[in-house]
Amino acid sequence: MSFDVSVIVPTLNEQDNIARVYGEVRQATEKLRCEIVFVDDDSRDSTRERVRDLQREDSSVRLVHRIGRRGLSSAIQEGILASSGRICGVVDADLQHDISIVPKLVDLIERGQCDIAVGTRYAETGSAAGLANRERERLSQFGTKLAKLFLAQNVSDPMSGMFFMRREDFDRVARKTYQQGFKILFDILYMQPQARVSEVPYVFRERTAGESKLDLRVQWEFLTHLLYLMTWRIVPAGLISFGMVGCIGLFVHFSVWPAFAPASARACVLGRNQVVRRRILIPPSPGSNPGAPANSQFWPSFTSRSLVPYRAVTVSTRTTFAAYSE
Ligand SMILES: Nc1nc2c(ncn2[C@@H]2O[C@H](COP(=O)(O)OP(=O)(O)O)[C@@H](O)[C@H]2O)c(=O)[nH]1
Ligand SMILES: [Mg+2]
Repeated sequence: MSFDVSVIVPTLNEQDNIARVYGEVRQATEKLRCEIVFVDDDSRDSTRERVRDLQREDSSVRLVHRIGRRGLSSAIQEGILASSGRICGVVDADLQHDISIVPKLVDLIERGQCDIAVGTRYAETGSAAGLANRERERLSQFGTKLAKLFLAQNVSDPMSGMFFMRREDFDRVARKTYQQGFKILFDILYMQPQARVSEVPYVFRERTAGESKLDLRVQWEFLTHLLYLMTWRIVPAGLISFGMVGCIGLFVHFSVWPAFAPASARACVLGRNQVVRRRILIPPSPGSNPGAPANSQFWPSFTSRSLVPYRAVTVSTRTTFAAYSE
C-alpha cells in the first residue's frame, strides 16, 4: 500500500499518550492515505506494547524500536527514512501539539505554497501557554530568538516540533542534521536557506501525562551546537563542550580560590606546626605531663632514636648498591 503522508511520532516513556495521539492523528488525517510511524528509544514503560496493540488493528501503524540510541533529532530522522509517504512530518506524542492543523500543513505543501510547513506558537493566534512554567516560557523565547539569528528565513517558531515537508527535500539534508540535537527543524532550515516556509498558528497545549525530556543536557547541547555552527562547522560540538567545561572550572577556581586561600593556607600551616611540635619534636614523656589525656600515647614518639633503624637501612642499601656497581 502506498501512502501520501507519513506522520512520525517520536516516543520516550509516553505509555499514557499513545492511544490518544493515535486517535487524534487518525481523526485529522481521515481523508488522507496516511501512515503513522512511532519511533521509540527503548522506553522503560509499556509504550511499545501500546503501539503493538494498535498495530494489530491498523496495518498503517509502524514501530521503529531503537536500542542503545537516544536523541529526538536522530529519532525523527530515522522515522522519516523508514517511512514511505510523499510528504512527511512530525508531531509529538505528548499531545502538546494541536494535531487538527495537520491537514492544513499538508495542504500547503501539496498546493506548492511552500517547501516546509510549520506549526507555530509565536505568530497570530498561536500561543505557547501550555509550557510548564514561566521559566520554561522564557527559555523557549530565548532559544527562539537565538536560533533566528542563524537563519535566513523569517520564521516565528524555528524550534517548533511540528512540521511537514516533501520527502525529496528531507533526503537532501538528511545526512547533514545534527544527530545529538533536539530541534531538527532548526537544522533543516539552517541547511536549506532557500526553502520557502509557511506557518500555521496553533495553541501549544499543556502536557497532561508523562514528563518533558528537555533537560539541562539538551539545552547545553543546543548551545554547543550553535557554537559549532559559529565556527563554520569546523570545531566539533563535543570539543567545544569539553573546552567550555574546562573554562568554567578555571573561572570557578580563580574566583573562589583567592577568598579561601589565605585562610586555608594558614589553617594548614598551623595544623602542621602543631603536629610537628607536639608529636615529633617534643614527644610526650611519661610523667612529664600528668594531666595529659590517656590517648596522648596514641601517636608514636618520633625521637631521633626512633630514626636509627631507618638510617641503618638507608646506609646498608647504599653500601650494597655501591658494592654491586663496582
Ligand atoms: N524517540 C525519542 N523520542 C523522544 C526523545 N526525547 C523526547 N522524545 C519525544 O519527543 C516529543 C517531545 O518531547 P518533550 O519531552 O515533550 O519535549 P518538550 O515538549 O520540548 O518538553 C515527545 O513525544 C517525547 O516522547 C528521544 O530521545 N527519543
Ligand atoms: Mg512536549
